This record gives sequence, C-alpha cells and structure tokens, in this order.
Amino acid sequence: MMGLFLAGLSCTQNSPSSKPTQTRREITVPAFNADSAYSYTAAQVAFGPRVPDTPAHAACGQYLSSELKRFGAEVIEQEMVLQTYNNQSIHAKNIIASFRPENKNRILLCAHWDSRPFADNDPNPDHRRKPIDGANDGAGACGVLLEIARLIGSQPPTMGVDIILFDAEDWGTPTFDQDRYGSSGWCLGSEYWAKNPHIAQYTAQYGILLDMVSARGAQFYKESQSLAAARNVVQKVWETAQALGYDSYFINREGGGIEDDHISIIRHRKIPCIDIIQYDPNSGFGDYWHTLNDTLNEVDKETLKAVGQTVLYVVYHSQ
Ligand code: AHN
Ligand code: ZN
Repeated sequence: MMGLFLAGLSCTQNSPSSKPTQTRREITVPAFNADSAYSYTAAQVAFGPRVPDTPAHAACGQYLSSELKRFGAEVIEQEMVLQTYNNQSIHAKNIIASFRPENKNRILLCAHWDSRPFADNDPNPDHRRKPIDGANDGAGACGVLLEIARLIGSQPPTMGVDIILFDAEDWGTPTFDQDRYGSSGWCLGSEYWAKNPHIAQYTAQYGILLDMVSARGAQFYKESQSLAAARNVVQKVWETAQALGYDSYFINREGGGIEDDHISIIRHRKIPCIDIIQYDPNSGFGDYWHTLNDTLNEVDKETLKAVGQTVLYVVYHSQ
C-alpha cells in the first residue's frame, strides 16, 4: 500500500489554510506500468492478426476477456453477426468489462481489438490482401486499457468504469475495392453496441476512445468531432498531459475530424466522447498505417506511458 502511494502521483485538493476543519480529499493516482501495457500488447500480436472468423481472433478474444475478469471486472461478451462493405457476414464480439457496475456515475473507456484484414496501403502490391499485425492499430490501445483495468481493479476510483473493446472497427473498404464499393464498413462493432447497448439506456458522464496510441513518437492532435461533442473532456485530457510533461505527445492544436468508434457513441448514445488518435493533419496516420509494417517494432513504452498515465489521472480525478 505504501509502495503504491509513493509510486503514484498525489494531489491535495482544497487549500489547507482556508478551512482547517474540512476533511482534505487526497487523490492518489496509481502509476501506469508501461512494461505491463507492452506485454499485454505483445500478447495480442502473438496470436496473429485478429481478423473476425479466424482462430487467432477467437483465441485473442478469450485472452482479453479472461484478463479483464482476472482484474476483477464483470465481463459481458456481446456477439454479433455483421455485414461488411461487400456484404459478407462476419461473426464479431464486443468485450465489455465493468468495474463497480452498481455505480450510476460512470466513465466509458474504449478501443478496438480487431486488426485489419488487408494491408491495403502496403507499398508492395503482393501484400495488400494480407491481414496486418495491427500492433499499433488495435493492440496497443487495448494494452493500455488492460493495464488501466489492472490498476482500477486493485485501487478503485470514485466513479464506475466501463472498458469496451470493440470488434470489427477495421473492416472498412480497402483502397483496392473503393471504385466498386465506395468507402464504408468502418466501426461496425461500436455502431452495433451504440444501437444495442449491453444495458438498456446505458449512459456515461463521458467517454475516451484510444486508437493508435502506442507508436514511437506519436502525436495526438485535438480531433474535431471530439471538440464538437466533448470540448471540456478534450481540454481536461490535453491540460493533464501537459501538466504531467507529455506535451510532446499531446499537441495543443486541432487536427481534423476522423471517422472512428466515438462517432456512434456520440450520435446514438449521446455520450460526450473523445478520440485520442495519432493523426497528423499534414501527413495523416503514419506511413506504416494499414501496411505489414504495423508491427511490435513500432510500439514504444514511452508512448504507452504518456497515454496511460494521462488517462488514469483524468479517471481518478473524476467524480
Ligand atoms: C477512416 O479511415 C475512415 N477512419 C479511420 C478509422 C481507423 C482505421 N482507425 C484505425 N483504423
Ligand atoms: Zn485501421
């Protein structure tokens, strides 16, 4: 307990001079362990590409659920049959982990756990129909959320927390099929959940989506749809990152709008939800995005730490 306290960041609210009789509320934020987050990321990648209807996908889904249960969450697996951009039926599963489910005052943290079925941006045309490792595009954000789950399980924050790992985010039309089908089919698992929540009328005070939050030197601009729906949450997260010394990752500028899992959450559940995503308004998602080079080599513990510690701080200071 002492070790935890010393390892964490602490902050005393209420000035001690103003009201000496008032109880001081000390908030101790646990220390985010980037080695732990990295190992959860590597474990997912080791299954192989997590493409729906493959053995690797099924095995990784089991792994994620069992880890979340081990951390003390109540886990619901929401299974779905979804239609892809080209009208294929796929079997998908959202993994929903709830801490203190009886608490009405809740925070939603989410990411996607599937990996893209095609490396359609790969420089080598022979690779473009192969599935990707998705170490950064998928696994890293789930690694951060697993580490956050572990810490929440051992030291509960004031609010209830739901961690949702969405499936079938990355089944959007590949570039080689866009002439024929147009661009559609992204974020299918989150759309399904937002229209069919695991609890009727489910809501949360706010949501934070993590997407591509683990690459070396990643930079996170303030995403436009997040600003439109949840400006105060964006401000709180970026201010916190700056205060913790992570301002080289969290850039204090707007970076354009991204179609991602937060959109259905905002639209259908009316939850103010932000997206922390590596997207540069000039260069886009990075040159290994949707290529076979999105591997564990690109994942950096410093980035995992910057994101994980920032989100943890915001969660533990919410009430
Ligand atoms: C689009 O490319 C339309 N949205 C980005 C969503 C995404 C894909 N996130 C990760 N992979
Ligand atoms: Zn992707």
